[in-house]
Amino acid sequence: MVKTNPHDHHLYRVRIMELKELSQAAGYRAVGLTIQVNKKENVAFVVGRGKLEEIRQHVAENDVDAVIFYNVLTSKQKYNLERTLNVEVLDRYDLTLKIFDISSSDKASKIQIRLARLLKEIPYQKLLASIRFKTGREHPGPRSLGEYAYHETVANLLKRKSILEREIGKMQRDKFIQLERRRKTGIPTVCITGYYNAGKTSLFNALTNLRKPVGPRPFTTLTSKYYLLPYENLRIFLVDTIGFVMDLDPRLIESFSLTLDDIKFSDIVIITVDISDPPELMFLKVKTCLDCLNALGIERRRMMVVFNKCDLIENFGDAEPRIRKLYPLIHGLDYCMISAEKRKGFEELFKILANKISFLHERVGEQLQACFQKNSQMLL
Ligand SMILES: Nc1nc2c(ncn2[C@@H]2O[C@H](COP(=O)(O)OP(=O)(O)O)[C@@H](O)[C@H]2O)c(=O)[nH]1
Ligand SMILES: [Mg+2]
Repeated sequence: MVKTNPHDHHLYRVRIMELKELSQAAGYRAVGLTIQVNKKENVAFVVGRGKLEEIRQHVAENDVDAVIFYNVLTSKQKYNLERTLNVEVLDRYDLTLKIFDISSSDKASKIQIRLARLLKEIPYQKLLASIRFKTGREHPGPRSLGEYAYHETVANLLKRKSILEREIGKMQRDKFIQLERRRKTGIPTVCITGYYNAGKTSLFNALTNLRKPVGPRPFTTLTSKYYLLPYENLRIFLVDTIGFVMDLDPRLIESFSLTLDDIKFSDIVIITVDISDPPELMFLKVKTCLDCLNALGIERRRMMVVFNKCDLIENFGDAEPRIRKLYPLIHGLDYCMISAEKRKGFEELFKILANKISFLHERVGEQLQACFQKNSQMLL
């Protein structure tokens, strides 16, 4: 990691530990970890020359298979690093996609992952093509190809990109038809969002009595799942979705539009928070969720916070001071405490939901209607 923010005194540690966790989820075992503090990222290598040499030696001595950077690398940085280190070079973006790939099996997820890969692969291949053009000779590198192959590759990738986009567009239209069908029933939709591992799927399972896979591996949920739920006299469509992760690249958000539409067009969005996390980490995670939801255009009045895993803190009295630290972020939002695993706190959760629904439902319906009209015009 190259740390450039001088005001960040300890959150970078949380971030790099998370990167380590994600690497493990992708099947790597971390053998070393290094942070460079610098005013700016080095344009050519992200790290400075001295640090690069240090990493190169470590790679050679420890028989390392891959070097994973927290910073999102430019094509040029990636190219230079791969040539210097002679091993696989990944950044946070690549790593996230890798985990997505391991955990997803359905068509919609696979297509979205492929598009996300392409969005990064295209500039990289363009760079290779231009290097080849300028030097007029082949560079021996991990991805060497012949001269024409480079240009052909770029053209092919662009073609594949437009095919994927068209396919996603088609799926999106089908999705809008489903959303519209649900909307016409007049039953509101409640979406469970939150950071990965917060317990979204556990909550979904507890409320629906289903057994969707849960687990400590991030992103076990890639495609949203809907379930029509009667809870006493409240009827809702409950949706379980993908988890958020820190500093998501906007390109990733762009490629996962199909999945994120489920959040966007829900009437109520539950933000699930693991209350057993250290307060600083919890703050960062909640901020990440709110940033993502803001980017999706979800208004605060549609949000509520559910603090999960209350069984893990000693007593409920310990919860309030923890929650108070989050006030700058969650002021004005309704919240409650639950334990998805011990099935506790659901009455309060549904009381808040019922209350919110009585205020909100109509407006999201209108938004969806507008979107649906736009899309049916596209169909014509
Ligand atoms: N102790 C405790 N653990 C929980 C609770 N809810 C979820 N977990 C655990 O947290 C981990 C992540 O849960 P999961 O539902 O897959 O999280 P998701 O990524 O948000 O869908 C799993 O190992 C669950 O067993 C809870 O209420 N209490
Ligand atoms: Mg899940």
